[in-house]
Amino acid sequence: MDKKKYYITTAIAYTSGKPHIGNTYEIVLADAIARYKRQKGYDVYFQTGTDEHGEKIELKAKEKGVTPKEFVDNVASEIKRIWDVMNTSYDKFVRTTDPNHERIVQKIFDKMYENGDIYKGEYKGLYCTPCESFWTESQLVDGKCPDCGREVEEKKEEAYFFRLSKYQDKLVNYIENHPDFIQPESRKNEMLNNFIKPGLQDLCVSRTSFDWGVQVDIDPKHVVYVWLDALTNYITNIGYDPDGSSDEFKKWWPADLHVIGKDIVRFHTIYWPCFLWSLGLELPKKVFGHPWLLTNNDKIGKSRGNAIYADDLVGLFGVDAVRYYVLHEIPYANDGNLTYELLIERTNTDLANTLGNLVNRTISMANKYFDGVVTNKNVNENVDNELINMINALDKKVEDKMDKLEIGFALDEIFDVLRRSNKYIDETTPWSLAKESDKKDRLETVLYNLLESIRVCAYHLRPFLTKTSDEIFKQLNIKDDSNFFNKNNTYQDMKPEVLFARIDKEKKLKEIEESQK
Ligand code: ME8
Repeated sequence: MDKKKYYITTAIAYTSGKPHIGNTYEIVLADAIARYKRQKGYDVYFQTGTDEHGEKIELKAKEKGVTPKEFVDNVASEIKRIWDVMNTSYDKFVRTTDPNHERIVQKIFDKMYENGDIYKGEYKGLYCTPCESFWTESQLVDGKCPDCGREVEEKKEEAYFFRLSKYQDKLVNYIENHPDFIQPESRKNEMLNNFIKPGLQDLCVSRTSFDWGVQVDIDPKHVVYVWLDALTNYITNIGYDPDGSSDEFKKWWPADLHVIGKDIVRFHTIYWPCFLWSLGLELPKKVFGHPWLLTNNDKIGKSRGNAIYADDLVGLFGVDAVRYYVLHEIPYANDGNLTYELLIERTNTDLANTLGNLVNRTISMANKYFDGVVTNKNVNENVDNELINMINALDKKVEDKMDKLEIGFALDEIFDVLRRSNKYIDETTPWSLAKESDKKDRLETVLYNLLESIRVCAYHLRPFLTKTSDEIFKQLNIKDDSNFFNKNNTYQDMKPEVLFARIDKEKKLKEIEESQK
């Protein structure tokens, strides 16, 4: 039977500068979902990349005295490097300066013009340059840009417009009849009530005030509005062509999930569906507007001087500690907070104590009491059942959480089993069993149950903590990759090594302070 396909994307990051840990969170989140789906047997296509056009980038390049292309080449390779440092398994890294993408964007524009959805007019409005957005008076907050809080200026230009208004009723209908389309639900309500129902105005989709963009074919002094250029990355790079799309496109589209941040849900659930309808295409199945990661409970921003970068964190704590922290700390609908103190505490309690110690103690006891060869002697007591039942219930529990995109809660389920396993050691006290010669088989059964628990948890951890999971399998020296308790394994030649060293908080904080001087 053919595997079921799963096409997942992240937002494409602006190449305006090095991405901070907040932007990086998104690729790790999408990576965890992509890896999970692969583990579940799906044929996964995972796309990420960079959004490289726009006035802001043109200005930044000028400031630096380089061409826009030189500027974006540099930043795009930095972004890709960080995605790789985070051990993310994307299948394709796309760039909006890719010639094929640019050509198809032009064709898309032409097609929309030909079918009457794009028309020429004049734009008068209030413009925020950093956000590259026009706003209406009523959208402003205290007279300033509602997104970034900066000053807006009045602007007037000849422009092309997309007939967004035409699709208003269709969009309301669609969103109301597809309750899963926008996740979490709070965002769906926000879109409907604050943006769509009050009325959709036609959208300005071309600019003449700068050059760094995709030129409009039929009117070369215009460049295509960055959001039309950016959103279409999800189809151009898998072979969409208004003159006839590739088989690849037919296989992957519609996307199963767009993973994006809460600030750009508006673009993905209002503009994007209408663009797709105009092209006669299906809508993505789901758009997940994840919450934000804050540092010291504040929005991350370079200008605020509180930007923390993923590669620095990985240097300090290792990739899986960082992945674990961001995935766990932003459960689903609420913003998460990152501080060095919290990261150290979380690493120590969950990774060093709960996970690392369990693996280390169990393998060490197996080596000490049984020369490293452990099989299931089936000398069971009641206390075993609770643990084994928990191990066998884990697959379903993780699946339930992952289906709801509650990645942090899926991790909690795994750690509940690890915590239960530590408690099982306290209850069964292997060190006292070891003193009684007639309890040898009982002791071996206890260690066997623990090894199986660790193995099954390592299996489930793989999408989230890939390297750690591989390392645990290596230490257990076991091939069995099943996700349930197996009664018939043999554990031998195991080597315990420290998975996560306990971090001395004061020392680490000093080290961080020094490195920032
Ligand atoms: O918005 N925590 O690019 P971008 C979590 N180019 N996520 C965050 C975040 C934070 N503190 N800050 C930003 C763009 N993000 C467009 C996208 S898609 C067709 C075009 C998220 O580089 C943000 O919400 O500003 C977005 O999903 C992603 O990082 C890239 O942001």
